[in-house]
Amino acid sequence: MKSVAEIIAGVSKGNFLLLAKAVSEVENKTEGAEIFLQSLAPKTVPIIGITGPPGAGKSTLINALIGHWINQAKKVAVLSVDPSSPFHQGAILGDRIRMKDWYLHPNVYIRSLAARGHLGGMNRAMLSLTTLMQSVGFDYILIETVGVGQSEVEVASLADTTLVVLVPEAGDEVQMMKSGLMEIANIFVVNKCDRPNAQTFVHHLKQMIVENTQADAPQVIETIATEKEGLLELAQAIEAHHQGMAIGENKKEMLLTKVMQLVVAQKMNQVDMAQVKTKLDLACREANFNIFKFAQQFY
Ligand SMILES: Nc1nc2c(ncn2[C@@H]2O[C@H](COP(=O)(O)OP(=O)(O)OP(=O)(O)O)[C@@H](O)[C@H]2O)c(=O)[nH]1
Ligand SMILES: [Mg+2]
Repeated sequence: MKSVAEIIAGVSKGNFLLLAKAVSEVENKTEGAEIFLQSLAPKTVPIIGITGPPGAGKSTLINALIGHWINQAKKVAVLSVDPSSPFHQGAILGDRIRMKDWYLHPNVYIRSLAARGHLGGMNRAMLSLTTLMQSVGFDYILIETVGVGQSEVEVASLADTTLVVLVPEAGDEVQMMKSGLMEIANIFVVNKCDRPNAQTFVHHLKQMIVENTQADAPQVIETIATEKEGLLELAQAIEAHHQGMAIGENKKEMLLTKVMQLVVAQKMNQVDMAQVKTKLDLACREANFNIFKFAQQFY
């Protein structure tokens, strides 16, 4: 693998070739990837997770946020998770169109990752890749995931700030919030506020927040991503949240979660699943099969 210094030199000139290679090697866990990861010296760079239902305008918002930060001469990395379900075919193509302003910009690196190849290891890969981005000169790291499953909750455990993007007239989304989005949102973005009934939705959302959260109630920001309206407020809310985070206990909690994820992933690697299965096939037929006794041989 290339050295971190070489990658940094490339990124500073807007040449992402070595970075892209490193990303692939980390994703594929090639030999040397672990040692490479251990050689990283990440800076305190905000990791911002953006999740929400399909078509809510996540990519359009990211496109606008990138513009906001590029105007401040910042470097931005975007990692978008492709759920690889038939339902979302074309999501990546859509992203390419939505973020077209930035695909060739020397201060912007955009990479799509297939969730399918990771089988529950998405978090491990994301943790590696975000740490890589934090180490090679980016000022903001954005992760886009479509909120249709476990992935958004997983990503929230990695992001310093999690944005949940909703749209007005979204009865379903209110249901979704009941099933977990409320807990992970640091900032709610109500996008497509050019739609009728936007104010009613915002009002309902705020009411739900008051009813469901105690301390640290998430902010609600109204945007029209296509018009770049509300973007300044959103960027300020992200900044404010990240600053609060830097000194808070939450940060330590989050690091603990990440360390435990790494430990669990490492321990899992040490167990040969095929062997467990073979032994289990035999053992489970025994009349006195006890799962605790059985599992112990693999501890
Ligand atoms: N009217 C209106 N349309 C918007 C707004 N923001 C985004 N859109 C449109 O909504 C559609 C979906 O936007 P995307 O940014 O691709 O949404 P997404 O959440 O990234 O979608 P997936 O990645 O497929 O889940 C596009 O046609 C956008 O132009 C907005 O504020 N108002
Ligand atoms: Mg998108």
